[in-house]
Amino acid sequence: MTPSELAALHEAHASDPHAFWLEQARRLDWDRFPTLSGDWSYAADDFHIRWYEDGILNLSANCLDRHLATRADQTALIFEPDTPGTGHAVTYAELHAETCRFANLLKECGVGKGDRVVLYLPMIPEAAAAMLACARIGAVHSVVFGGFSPESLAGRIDDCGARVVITADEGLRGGKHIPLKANVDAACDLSQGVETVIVVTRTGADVPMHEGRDLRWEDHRERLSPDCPAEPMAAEDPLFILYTSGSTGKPKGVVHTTGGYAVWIATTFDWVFEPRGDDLFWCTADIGWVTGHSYTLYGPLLHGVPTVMFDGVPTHPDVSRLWETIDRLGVTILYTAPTAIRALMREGDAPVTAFSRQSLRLLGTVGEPINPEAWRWYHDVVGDGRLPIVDTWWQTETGGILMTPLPGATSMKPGSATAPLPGIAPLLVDAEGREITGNDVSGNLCLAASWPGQVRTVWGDHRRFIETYFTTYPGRYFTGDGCRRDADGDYWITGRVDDVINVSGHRVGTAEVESALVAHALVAEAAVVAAPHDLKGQGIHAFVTLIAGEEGSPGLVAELNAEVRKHIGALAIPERIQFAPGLPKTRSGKIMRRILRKIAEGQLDQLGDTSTLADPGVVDQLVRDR
Ligand code: 6R9
Repeated sequence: MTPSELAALHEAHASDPHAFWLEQARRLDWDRFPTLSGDWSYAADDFHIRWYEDGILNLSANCLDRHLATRADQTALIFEPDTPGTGHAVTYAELHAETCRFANLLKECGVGKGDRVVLYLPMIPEAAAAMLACARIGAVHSVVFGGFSPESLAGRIDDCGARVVITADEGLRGGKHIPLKANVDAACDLSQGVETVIVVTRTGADVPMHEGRDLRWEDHRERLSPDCPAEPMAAEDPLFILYTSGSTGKPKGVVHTTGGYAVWIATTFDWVFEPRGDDLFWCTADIGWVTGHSYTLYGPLLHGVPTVMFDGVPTHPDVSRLWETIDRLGVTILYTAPTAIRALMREGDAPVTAFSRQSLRLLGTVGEPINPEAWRWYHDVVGDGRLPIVDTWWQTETGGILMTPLPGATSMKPGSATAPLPGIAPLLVDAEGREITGNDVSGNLCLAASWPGQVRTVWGDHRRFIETYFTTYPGRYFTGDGCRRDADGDYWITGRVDDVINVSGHRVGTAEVESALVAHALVAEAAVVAAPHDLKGQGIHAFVTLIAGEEGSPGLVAELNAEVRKHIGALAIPERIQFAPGLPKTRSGKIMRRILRKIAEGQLDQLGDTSTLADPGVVDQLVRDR
């Protein structure tokens, strides 16, 4: 985008937001084009968020059917499995047919508009078809990342009331087999409502099938019709639920609706990646996360850009995997996470420079703040100093990208997401909620205005939705992120200021980890904080107090790790468990996390005033044991 094109967009939004937002909606095919754009208020007594409310459309038809006339036999997605060179391409016609078959099977299982379907799948083409099939018949998909434990899966199934689960026999990643079907079986034992489990064959492993409940996809596929009409959906009908961790309690089911989300993904994909006819887009994110929804699947498909579905890891079979794959497939845009970049940077330049990477024209990053060293390596080595980098800041709750430099229009700064996209209104506030104006300032990042891709509610708990995002700073959406606005007015996300830890770009709630730890019979109390980690960005540091008379040991650490793996998943296992005779508490019994954070960070000279603690002595002990 040129600077004047960007200026024109900002100007168009400023002068007539209604026309601006309707204009963005023209990127999609609607059964009925909306006359309304945004209708929202963050005010407590009149809270509502609606976009394009009188519009009618179907997202699956927008991703598939509208390409059939012009590019039916072109590649829609490339399946790139764990073992290089064993994948295949899927055309729009094939993906359309597969989606319709899945949709027809779901209908046979009694799934209709508004019903929830849980997906627990590897990154296989059937996962794309299953998501699109839900969208096609108006069912609400809720994808659960394959790294979550049966217990987490069951919690999500129960929370959204899904009666159908789609899974695979096993996953296969980094040479390791992941027992997806066995996990679903275990989840079904914990949860009441599952009536049907559809099992896709990935590895061919011999998995037990439960008579009357489990269906093998391959047993039905052939007989199912490759046609299924797309259900006309109201713009505000829910499209998907995605569970994400917050400061408190269990993960929340973030609800995105059809019209606004689709408009925002189509719009941001266009502005940020400027798709061209010869593109091959590779977003390495798993569909279990929002980035996988928005930019592995929906964004590229809406634009007719072939997308890579990567079912592997960047270090398998060796640390050249990404670069080898880029050359072999001819990838033009790579969109990945700082944690992957840091891990590969550690391996030196040779694994990168052994490959040409000449097909690349744009690099992107998402998921956590990127440190300037990693940014420079990405730019200088991976991009040969010739490629722009889009450092895109956004969240599960925002649906799509909200801040990023735009190649050609914004000058890049290593580590800065730079500036909001047109229509996005960031503001910084202090602890009391007063807006911080001017430049060269820091504060908590809020958004003053709604945008089409904004989360609409928390599934089953609208009160929690309003409390979580709109009450800390009344009248504003609070992101949970800290942020600096530099002397030029550019934004630098500094990381979460709430009790969310960003481990390798994955959101983990401290409260979830604490409740997993205290589930162990010997644990009296646990407090979990983030500590900086060279590769993961942040690691989890757990302070654990045992019941009287018990002592910590390596064996107990292993048991506690197992507890976290069982209740959440391996991704939440602490980097460090520190046994603590006591935790720093105020006289009213509140744990002083601020002090624990400083201890975990090793900033021992910044513990601050500890005199108000009930027992200041515990801090000295924690520092000694660190
Ligand atoms: C898309 C996604 C959201 C949190 C967000 C922030 C961090 C994401 C970032 C970034 C700095 C970036 N984050 N992108 N921080 N620069 N470019 O990651 O969604 O999993 O919900 O995480 O990730 O802290 O609040 P999600």
